[in-house]
Amino acid sequence: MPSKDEKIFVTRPNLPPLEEFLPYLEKVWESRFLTNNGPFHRQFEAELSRFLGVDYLSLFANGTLALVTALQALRITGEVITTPYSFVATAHALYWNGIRPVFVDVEPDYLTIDPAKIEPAITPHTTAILGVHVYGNPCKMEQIQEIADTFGLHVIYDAAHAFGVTYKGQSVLRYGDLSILSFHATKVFTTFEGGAIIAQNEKLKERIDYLKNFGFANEVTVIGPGINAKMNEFQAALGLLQLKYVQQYIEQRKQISLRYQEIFEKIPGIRVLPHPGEIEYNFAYFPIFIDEKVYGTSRDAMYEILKQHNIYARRYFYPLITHFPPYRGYESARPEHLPVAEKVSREVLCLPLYADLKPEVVEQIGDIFKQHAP
Ligand code: T4K
Repeated sequence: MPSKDEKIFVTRPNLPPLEEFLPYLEKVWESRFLTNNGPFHRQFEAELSRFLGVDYLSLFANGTLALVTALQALRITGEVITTPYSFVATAHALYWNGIRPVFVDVEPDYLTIDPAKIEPAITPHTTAILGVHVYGNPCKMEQIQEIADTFGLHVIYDAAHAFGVTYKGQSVLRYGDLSILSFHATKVFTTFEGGAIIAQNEKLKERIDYLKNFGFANEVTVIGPGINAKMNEFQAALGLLQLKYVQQYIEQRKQISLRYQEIFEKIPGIRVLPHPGEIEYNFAYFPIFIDEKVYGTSRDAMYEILKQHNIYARRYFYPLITHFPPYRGYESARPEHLPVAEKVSREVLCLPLYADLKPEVVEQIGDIFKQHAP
């Protein structure tokens, strides 16, 4: 049992031993290279690409700037078809680019954008599909690509949750035109803040690298209205060290997830997401879905009950993006068009999950839910 005053949050970042990081800091102090494609940045970019099994990766200051820049890199305009069931940054990246989001519902099993809903939403203004591998569940990438090819659309994946996830033995980051990652403190792999864009060709990576550095191609040439979205040397150095440990973090997360699964599968009225064998997961989140009519207690009541035990679960993703003021006025944001997303966002609760979460806390959480079971 956690001590009476110990707060258990939905996540807790994993960090390497501090003494292992100090030599990296000494090097930064010696070299005085703090940012702008310094030595650690170059090394991290190469090693991370190898680790993830991708060829054209550009590091970023955070995932949101990566997404904003990805849309710029592909010169996306007009309308983009996307999901309401994500962190609000997904839609904000469109907004910051002056793009109109067109929301379509998610499919019920994995909660990623429903391919069957995409085609009817295409108009002459549609230029791209922006899917989210929510909780690390890959979108239906083959079906989405087929639609995109038929209608001449770009495909961008918000893979903020999908670090290291593979589908049929290959990184999910190899699908679509571009994917973005987040290395925020709350993610499986963290560099404090951080992110990346993964492209499928060298030319596009080059454009992305210019755009994240104000558009500079060289000292005197600016190729377009770039931004400052560069990862710094501190983040890159930490990333290098984190690569040594991330596989172990994922394995620990897996063990915790398996135990949660065992507990919650047996509780009537609570659903956990399926994990098909063709996907190698990163166990980024452990969402459960509470059907109040069967379970007898509402999701919000359980959220409060857990808090009384100092357990701070989170309702990712509630409210839906389409309920927030910048987006709720769109026709596509109306709840009647998004029945699956509306339902799951009322039912979802993400339980604490991080590599060193104590097994007794997992049992305690399970016991709290069993006590309220029908
Ligand atoms: N696309 C998707 C699909 C995303 O989920 C996100 C980010 C993005 C794009 C954008 O990527 P970034 O620009 O962030 O790289 C968090 C994160 O801030 C956000 O990165 C993440 N998604 C989102 C799902 O969750 P909050 O507001 O829930 O975070 P916060 O500060 O409440 O943290 C949750 C808990 O984690 C805290 O209660 C305690 C613990 N925590 C948090 C931090 C920051 C720590 O123990 N240490 C920490 O340093 O948004």
